[in-house]
Amino acid sequence: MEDVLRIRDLPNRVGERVSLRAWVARTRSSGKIAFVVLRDGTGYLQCVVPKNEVDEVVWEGVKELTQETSVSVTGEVRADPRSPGGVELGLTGIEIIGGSVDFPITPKEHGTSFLFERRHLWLRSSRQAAIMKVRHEVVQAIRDFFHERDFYLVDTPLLTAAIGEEATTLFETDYFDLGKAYLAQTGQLYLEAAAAALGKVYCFGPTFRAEKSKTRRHLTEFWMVEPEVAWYDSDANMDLQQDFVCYIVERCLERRKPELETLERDTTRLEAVQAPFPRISYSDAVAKLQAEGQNIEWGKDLGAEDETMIATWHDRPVFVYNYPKEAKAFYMKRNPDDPRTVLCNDCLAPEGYGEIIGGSQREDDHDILLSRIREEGLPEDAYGWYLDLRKYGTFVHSGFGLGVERTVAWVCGIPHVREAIAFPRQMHRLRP
Ligand code: NSS
Repeated sequence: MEDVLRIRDLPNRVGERVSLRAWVARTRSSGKIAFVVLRDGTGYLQCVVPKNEVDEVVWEGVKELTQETSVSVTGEVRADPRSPGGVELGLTGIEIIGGSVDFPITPKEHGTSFLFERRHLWLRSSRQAAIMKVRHEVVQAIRDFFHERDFYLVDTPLLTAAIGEEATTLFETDYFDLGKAYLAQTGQLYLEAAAAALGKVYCFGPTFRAEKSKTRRHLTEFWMVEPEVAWYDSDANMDLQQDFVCYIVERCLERRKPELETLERDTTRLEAVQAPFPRISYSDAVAKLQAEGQNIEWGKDLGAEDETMIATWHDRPVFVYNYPKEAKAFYMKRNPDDPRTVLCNDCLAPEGYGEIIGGSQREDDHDILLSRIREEGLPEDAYGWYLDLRKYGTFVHSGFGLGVERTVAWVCGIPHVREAIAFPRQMHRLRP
């Protein structure tokens, strides 16, 4: 069976008579000639309708068209260098498939909440579709990167019994006779088990955090990719992150130029994303921030403002490494050279996009890990299996998590992560 014809295919059909189905983006008419711009998700197509060259029913039909009506059109494909795809359609026939009365999203300005309440329709706009295509590219680049480097994909559970990151942002639900289950905040702990089995692994899926904040960087449901590598230390972990981020950005520059253009992205900023990325220790960063007048004390996690300031020191992503252990999760390896800190890093994107990656070398000493679990007041019985990994052939290992929406927002140059996913979930947003 021949596949459905799409607008993208038309440059190969110049001179042919074709039929295709699409939606009406806009129309304009001078009384003698009408123009109908169609869209189908693969592109935009201008149809030309001269009144005295088409049947009267066709002319009358075209005059009635409204935004987002679905139609089937017939006509001749003609080369037209001024058109977006290099072709236009000399329209000779039209059939209306589904009418569209008063489509709510018009070319005029709309408020943000108006648009998000109509997200299911807003996705059809050229900007939103461009963001979705960049997201698709980022996701495909992620899969390709790990596949090309012989990582195994391991799918980790979304219903879990143990806290993965922090107790304050857990979504919980009743789980039959077994008490509470939590929606996964990370797949990491399971992935560590898989790394001992398979060496180089990654998981990629949605994760959940009951974030009560309404920042530009937080969703309650977001996608995270997490690799975990046996025998990598923290330095090797940063090398991998650097290659990974460069790969994603390069891929988008290579394959998504038209979409980045639609988004009016300054791509010179993305072209600067080249290895090596600068690396600065947490302690040095804090000293430098203090010297620049930031109100930050050693021991506290960096705030969004601190991250933005650090990012302005460089034209490419930057690693901040070895944070105080109080500021980070229980599973990170104690730094042998300074036990107040752990072997970890954040990767901060330029242009104020903040942290896109959090990673660390994992605590591989059974007794130290157990004491950290106790210090944090975590339920020991839920971590028995995790401690087993340190009891049966413990191993140096490291990994990280990259947030897809933050990465997409940065690549696209859009201010807020909520536009970087089709149907965002936030504290005050569950519909559509
Ligand atoms: O909490 S992280 O810093 N780290 C982890 O979850 C580790 N378990 C990853 C690992 O080592 N395997 O989150 C990682 C990234 C972070 O840098 C952000 O890019 C993203 O996940 N992230 C978020 N994106 C959107 N919304 C929210 N709420 C959010 N939280 C983290």
